Amino acid sequence: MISAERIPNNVGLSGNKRLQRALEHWQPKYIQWWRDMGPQGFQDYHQVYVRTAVSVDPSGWAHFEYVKLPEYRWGIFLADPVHDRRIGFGDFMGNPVWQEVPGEFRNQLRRLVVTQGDTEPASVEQQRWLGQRCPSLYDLRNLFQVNVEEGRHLWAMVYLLHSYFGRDGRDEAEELLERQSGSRDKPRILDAFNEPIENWLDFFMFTMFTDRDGKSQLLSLSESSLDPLSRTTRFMLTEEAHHMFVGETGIARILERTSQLMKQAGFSEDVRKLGGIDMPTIQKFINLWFSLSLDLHGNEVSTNAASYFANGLKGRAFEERWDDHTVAEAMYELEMLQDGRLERGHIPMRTAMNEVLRDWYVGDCQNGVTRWNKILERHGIPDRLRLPDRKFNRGIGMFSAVHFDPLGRPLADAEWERRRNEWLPNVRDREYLLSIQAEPVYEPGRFANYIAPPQRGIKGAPANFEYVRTEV
Ligand code: BYC
Repeated sequence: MISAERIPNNVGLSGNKRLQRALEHWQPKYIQWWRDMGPQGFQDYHQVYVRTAVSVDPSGWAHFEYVKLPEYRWGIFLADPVHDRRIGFGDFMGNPVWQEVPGEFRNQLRRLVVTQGDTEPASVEQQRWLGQRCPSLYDLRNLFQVNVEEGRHLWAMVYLLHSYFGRDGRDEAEELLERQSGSRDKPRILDAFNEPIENWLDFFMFTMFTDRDGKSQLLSLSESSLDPLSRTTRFMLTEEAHHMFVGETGIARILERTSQLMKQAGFSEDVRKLGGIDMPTIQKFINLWFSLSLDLHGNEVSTNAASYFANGLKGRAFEERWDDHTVAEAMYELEMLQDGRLERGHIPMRTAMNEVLRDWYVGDCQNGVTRWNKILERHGIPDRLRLPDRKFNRGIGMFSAVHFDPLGRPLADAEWERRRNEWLPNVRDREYLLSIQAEPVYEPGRFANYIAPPQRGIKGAPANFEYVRTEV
């Protein structure tokens, strides 16, 4: 029997028999999935100092305690309603927002909710072995914080499926636990979520770049005319911020340590000899995860995106900052690949909505990279990190038809094959990273040699706090 008390919520769960019944079937399967596919080796004997959302006000969602991971209280929260909220864009602009799913948009909305929901458990699956290679207890705790919150984001989407999509929604909720990251038969829906995350450089780049796609997509879904979708995603954004913090500061701490080691080595590039992570390797992982995450924004020209916008299902990030919210006539200028040639072109802006969101995303990523470069500058290191051109290494969209180098220059296939190992992580890079991460660091206050300690700990606790403890 499901206990509504064990599930913190502000959706009236204890009085909602229909939702309780649906969750009664789903929750045991979720827990089984968490045990099978969640953090390996950290299910029964470890207690983790994590925050649990217990309400939507700032004090409520920052409630910290030690918990065993399978006993985490995954909750269901909607951000507070906005009084008299109106549709803010598209063909229905100005009408009251919807509290139920209109029949004509049911399939499209379900597809958006399922796609969003599918990424959440996928990321937990991708990261499930990392605990065995962690650089410190502080990092281990951050990994698990991210994992339990991705689990909660799955709950958020399952809540919508159970509450607003009837029988089909319940079936989709089950399938969210059946697809598996990297599986040949039943892979996750979006490509980046089938890629392995086998070391902590992957993890920090993933939380920096792929979680930031989470941010851009959640920002655009939070504009939705379907009010429960808007309110759910608005609350998810508050958690997403911590995930990007983990990624950005994780890389910042690696850069700090790499800079120290470079100085120690007399400014020689070869910090691998000192057990550090060299700059070319860091750049390759930026190239990989940035390009995979660009793909997550979909095709440059997309009738799906146009129709989501027209129907008010998915807006732009910070829709209120734009002047024109119907975008019926506007055109959008972009670089296009036509008959194998690169040229400037114009397309109706509605069909360019994926590209418009990608523009926002690229700018947000660039700000993060600029902050990383300040660390190198402070240490007097001449190297600089950069985002590759958005045509580089694309698997989705028009640029996936041709190869480009990181500066965006077209390359013949043979040239790409010859040089790709210069730009993307190769087997030797991966073997090296696994070799320096082979021994996990579980001692409070100790950090692996390739990463600097954080400037401060979590929730005012020091860096040497016992963030994960073993139950005797
Ligand atoms: N991989 O017209 P298009 C997060 C498919 S991350 C594979 O461009 P659309 C998180 C597409 O499905 C945020 N397939 O599509 C981060 C379509 O298939 P069909 C997740 C792809 O719909 C870290 C076809 O190509 N949220 O939260 O405009 C940790 C035509 O493409 C991909 C969302 O994604 C791809 N990358 O754009 C945890 C929000 N891209 O119809 C969590 C909801 C496209 O031909 N999703 N295709 O079978 C969406 O808004 C849209 O589905 C997309 C795709 C923007 C992803």
